[in-house]
Amino acid sequence: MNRTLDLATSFAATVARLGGGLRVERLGPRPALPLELYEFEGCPYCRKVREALTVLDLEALIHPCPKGGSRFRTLVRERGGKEQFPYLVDPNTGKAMYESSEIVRYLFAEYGAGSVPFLYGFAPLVDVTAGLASAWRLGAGVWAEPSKAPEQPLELWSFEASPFCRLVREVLCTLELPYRLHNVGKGSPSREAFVERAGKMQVPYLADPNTQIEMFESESSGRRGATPTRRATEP
Ligand SMILES: N[C@@H](CCC(=O)N[C@@H](CS)C(=O)NCC(=O)O)C(=O)O
Repeated sequence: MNRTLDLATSFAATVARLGGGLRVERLGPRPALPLELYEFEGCPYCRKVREALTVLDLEALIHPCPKGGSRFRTLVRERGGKEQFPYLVDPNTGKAMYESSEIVRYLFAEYGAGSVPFLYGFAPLVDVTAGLASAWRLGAGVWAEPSKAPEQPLELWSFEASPFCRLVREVLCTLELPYRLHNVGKGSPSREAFVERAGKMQVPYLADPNTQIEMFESESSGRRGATPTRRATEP
């Protein structure tokens, strides 16, 4: 897909979801450890959960499980009994679960104000609009491509509704690259620390601890041969 079409359809996906996953809402207790999510970007049910992570300003270790992939899918089968996504593991409470609606309810109960806001909780609306969002991207972020496994997970600063961030998450997913997802939706208390690190408020921002490369710009992050900056190592 060319860049203009990529951006237009990624934006259409955000519009289809009525802007879900843009802004932080009322927060509850903060988890000590990041959550772990097994998912794939083109899956509408997984989007519901990623939106909740943004709204609740939660960090997660993302294990991409695209169709045809082998890096993390077997873990889900071994642990939960079947290959179905999303699959959430919360090391803070020992809970592990399938079913997007149940996961969303759990997240708002545990780390939000308790009840699930309409945009994320009214199942018929959420399922149809999340399905449309995936449809707009024409199968991007669904199928695995061959890749080299990194030694350490990458890090991505992002929020679900950003059409630019989606393009990067799709590539991370397709290549089965695990990453720590730092959500910095509008109103996020995590934005201050991010700006201190990156120098300005702009996402996506990708950091690769394997190469010390850090970069803004979705087009560069998703491409081989990009022009990133190398993070100065501590003396
Ligand atoms: N009711 C489930 C449906 C989940 C579901 O059907 N997920 C699909 C992906 S969109 C899946 O896991 N397919 C199996 C596969 O990809 O191998 C939920 O809401 O989480």
